Amino acid sequence: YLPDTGPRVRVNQVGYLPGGPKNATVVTEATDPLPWQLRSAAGTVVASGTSAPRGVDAASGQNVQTVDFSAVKTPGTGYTLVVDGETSHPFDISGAVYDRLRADSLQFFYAQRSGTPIDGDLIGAAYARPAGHLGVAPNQGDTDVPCQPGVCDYRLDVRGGWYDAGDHGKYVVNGGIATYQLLNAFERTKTAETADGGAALGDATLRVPERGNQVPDILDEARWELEFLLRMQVPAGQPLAGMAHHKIHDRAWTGLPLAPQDDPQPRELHPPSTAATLNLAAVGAQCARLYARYDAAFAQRCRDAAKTAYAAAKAHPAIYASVTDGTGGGAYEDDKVADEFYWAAVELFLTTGDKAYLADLTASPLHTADVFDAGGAFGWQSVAALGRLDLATVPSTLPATEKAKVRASVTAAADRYLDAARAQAYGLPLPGTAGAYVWGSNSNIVNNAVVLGTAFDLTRDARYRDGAVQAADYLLGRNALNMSYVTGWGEQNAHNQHSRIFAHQLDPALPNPPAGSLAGGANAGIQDPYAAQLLAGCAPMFCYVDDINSYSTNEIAINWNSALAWLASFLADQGDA
Ligand code: 9MR
Repeated sequence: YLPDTGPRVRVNQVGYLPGGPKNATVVTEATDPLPWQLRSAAGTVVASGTSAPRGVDAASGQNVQTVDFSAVKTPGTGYTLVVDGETSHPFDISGAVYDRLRADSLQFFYAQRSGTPIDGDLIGAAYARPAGHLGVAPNQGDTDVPCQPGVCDYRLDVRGGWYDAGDHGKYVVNGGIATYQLLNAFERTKTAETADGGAALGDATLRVPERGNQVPDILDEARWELEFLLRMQVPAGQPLAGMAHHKIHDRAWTGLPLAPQDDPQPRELHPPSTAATLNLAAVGAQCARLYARYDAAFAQRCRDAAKTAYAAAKAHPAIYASVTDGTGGGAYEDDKVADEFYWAAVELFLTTGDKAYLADLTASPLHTADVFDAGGAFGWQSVAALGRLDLATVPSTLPATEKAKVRASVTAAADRYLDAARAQAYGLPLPGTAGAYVWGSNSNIVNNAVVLGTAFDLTRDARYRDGAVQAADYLLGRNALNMSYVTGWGEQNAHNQHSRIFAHQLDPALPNPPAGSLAGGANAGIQDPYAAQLLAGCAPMFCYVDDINSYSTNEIAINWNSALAWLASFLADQGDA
């Protein structure tokens, strides 16, 4: 199966920043350099040159050449690139390319909210729906949820939060990284001199019910999840008090489509885990420092919960979520929690300045380890990098020599991601091997771009910013499939992602995912039956299909959109570069 991939000239179908890198990839039989022309919307040739042969690209199996037209800096709309008799999709050169993506990618979270009606006046009538999982029939939760048999004998009100992805589950570890990335995108605007997004991430920048409440909307959105995460903590007086339940979801898997308010399945709390508890500690600590000036009482609740969680995790350091606990919801298994311990200690140190947390983080073997995986990326299961990035950027009493080492580790990782990007004919910061194209590969690419963006914030070295731009180019169309993985962005974009809510492909009365929703991306493991039969034998970058059935290549997820939101916010700030 080889899909029609349109014109053989692959560009960022949305656009390029005037001062940024401008690269394209051409699929061709030719092995000698080819002439290229950049044309204005009116058809005038505004620049020309010759392409660079790259041979056969490992990730796609295609013979390709690359075009670099970075020298063109004149803003305009409707440019096309013509090479080898083929005309690319049109694109802009504009400093505003990423401005709306910053808001769209964050708007996704409102559409994923659980336990509240979704207001069509805010995000479009097609997205309006009643509150889900508030115990109104046929729903059975989430206001009074029992544990799985034998796990506990209390019930918890765990309403709210975001639905994780295309399912109706709510998972503390994935909520943790997603919340971290939203909070970090906000905190960056306060700490990075290279950010000019303070206003762009302020109040009334998102279409959320809380707009106009004098609190930056991104914090309002993150709080929706934080309140849920706090509810997942085991109450005082109970066994394992202070720990966090790993997850809450349906007893059995449900089919598609299924609106949240129509889900009849019993909801169940799964056992507490050390990983979930440390996620609560880490984001609780972030919450405590970032909300203090907006809501002191909430910040204090977060601080208390974070400290309690951290102590509970130390008392129960090896309670692991099992890979076999995957009925009715994802497993989110994790039996290595040294990284969660490190991340939580960092966040608590940054918030409290307490020497005990500093001692814990410096004693961690991960403190001096390379926490940035050159072959993959950080993610929900591998979170030491989250702590490292914050230790490098958030003002603290960390001794200067230590801080220099921490920062050097970030730029060293960024250097490796630049090497990886240079080796790719499609320019993305990911190695070309099948092993790099895993479930949610798009989030790995974006997370590596987050490291690049942070390295730019730390150094102002434009090479790092350019690497981050190239990751966005890949997402928005410069790839083997010639498609944008962000709904509503680019000529040819993913819009049939796996979702029980936005299941337009199955029921035309339902909407597609909202603009700004990121698809999981190419997954060489093709781990769902639909992709497995359709894509068997695929080259890594081709292991993707924009079909609602393919949950292992084409799901929406909060941890992917949080990465996109961070990157879009960073890039929007570079518009004048
Ligand atoms: O993102 C998760 C990925 O890293 C795992 O390989 C995969 C299989 O365990 O699960 C992914 O997470 C899914 C979760 O288990 C259930 N909700 C949807 C998530 C995104 O596909």
